[in-house]
Amino acid sequence: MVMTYIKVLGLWASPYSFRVEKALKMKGVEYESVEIDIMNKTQELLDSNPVHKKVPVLLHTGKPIAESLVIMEYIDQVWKGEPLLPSDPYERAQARFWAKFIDDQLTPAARTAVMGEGEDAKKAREAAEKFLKILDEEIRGGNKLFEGKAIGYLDLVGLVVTHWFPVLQEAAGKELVTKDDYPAIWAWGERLLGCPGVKDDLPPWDKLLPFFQLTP
Ligand SMILES: N[C@@H](CCC(=O)N[C@@H](CS)C(=O)NCC(=O)O)C(=O)O
Repeated sequence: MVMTYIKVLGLWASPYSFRVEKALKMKGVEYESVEIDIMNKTQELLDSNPVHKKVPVLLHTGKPIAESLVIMEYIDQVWKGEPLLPSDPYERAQARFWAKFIDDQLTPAARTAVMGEGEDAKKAREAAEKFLKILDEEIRGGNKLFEGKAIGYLDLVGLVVTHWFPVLQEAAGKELVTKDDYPAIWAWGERLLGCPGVKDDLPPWDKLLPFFQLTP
């Protein structure tokens, strides 16, 4: 039996899987993509990510790496070609800072704000609005990490906000990220869509919408 050299256990609708697969494509790495049904997880997923039991997982010659931010850094270190993170240490730290902010603070709050109910959703909305404002002001302030000229690590993370959030809010019938309230975030999203290969690779809105209507 030939062991696949590079494999991604992922889910087509996941922003976390998307960023990892896109990072591999940007590096020109060939890999096998294994679609996981997260309602019926395979033993391979449970064995390779026993702590979180989530996708994506990258298997490199059988060795598993979990958590999309960690995987992207690994990809950037292992495969040369177009860098994902800036080479300057300070800019690199800033990219990590904003990626963490988006994943650890903004995304959970936004998800509960649109998909949750009652008091939890109300509190989460207040938090999400505060975080969105912080991000919008940072972009508006001219931080060049958000220029979106050549897509990198932070841009791949940002797609959860600019592409997935609008679908989620449409699925839930609740507005959160609007062009009027957060014009700089919106404009960042438009710049990202203009980067080569992004628009064509992203899971389209008309496929994501029914998925999130069924799978909150
Ligand atoms: N922090 C993780 C988040 C991954 C994640 O939330 N994956 C979801 C799919 S979008 C999942 O596997 N959910 C299954 C579950 O929670 O049981 C990462 O960055 O990789």
